[in-house]
Amino acid sequence: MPLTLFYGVPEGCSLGSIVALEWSGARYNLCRIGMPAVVSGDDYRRINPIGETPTLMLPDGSLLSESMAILGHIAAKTVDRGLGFEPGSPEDDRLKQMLAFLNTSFFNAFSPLWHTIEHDMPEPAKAALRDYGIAKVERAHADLEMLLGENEWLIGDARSLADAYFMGIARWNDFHRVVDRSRYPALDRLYRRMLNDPAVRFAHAIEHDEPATSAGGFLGHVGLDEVLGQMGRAA
Ligand SMILES: N[C@@H](CCC(=O)N[C@@H](CS)C(=O)NCC(=O)O)C(=O)O
Repeated sequence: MPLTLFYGVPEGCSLGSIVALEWSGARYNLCRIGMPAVVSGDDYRRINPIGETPTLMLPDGSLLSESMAILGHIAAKTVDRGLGFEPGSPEDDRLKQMLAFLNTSFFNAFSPLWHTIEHDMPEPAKAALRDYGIAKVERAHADLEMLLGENEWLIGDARSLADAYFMGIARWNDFHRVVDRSRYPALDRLYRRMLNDPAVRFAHAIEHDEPATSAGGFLGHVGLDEVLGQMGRAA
């Protein structure tokens, strides 16, 4: 059985996992999950009990959630392709360190801004929360710019799964219109370079329900009902 990735729209951080699957060469299906309605519904909670995307269904039918675990799994399966590294090697340490920064500091910087959009609240509270979010996003961009330094990629001298995951989050800045990315030249260069990556183009097209050209591993979409039906028959 091929892998199945449950990805969230619109604007899901799962974009990084789609890019990672494209780069991995694995055969995989995609299952599109609307947020917030479908992702928080009882059906999807059979896939992911906490109602979040992404989730990856493995060939044996087991379910793996959390971007860090999914990207770690893809890395472990693709050491021969240079996406993953020997556990405990300096490259593996750098990848884990950068992914951890992105999954905590960079991701969470946007949380106050999402909250102002997704929840009703009095205008003064909304403005205060937005100011707080803007400060956090500015700080996260400045930190990432400093970590990038003169480098072209987030780790090492070639693209990595950290760059893939970065893209799913960095584009939130365009949605919330927070920072002028050109003030962070290294980060801006990375973002623009990644926008032209065929796997990122593919993932954006998938999210927008447009014709999408895969590197070859994408087998097609499956419906949530279909997956749940197969799980029921297998039980
Ligand atoms: N810690 C999780 C966070 C996943 C997460 O927050 N996913 C969001 C989309 S980026 C989601 O599914 N939100 C549910 C909703 O919007 O209702 C991970 O890193 O995978």
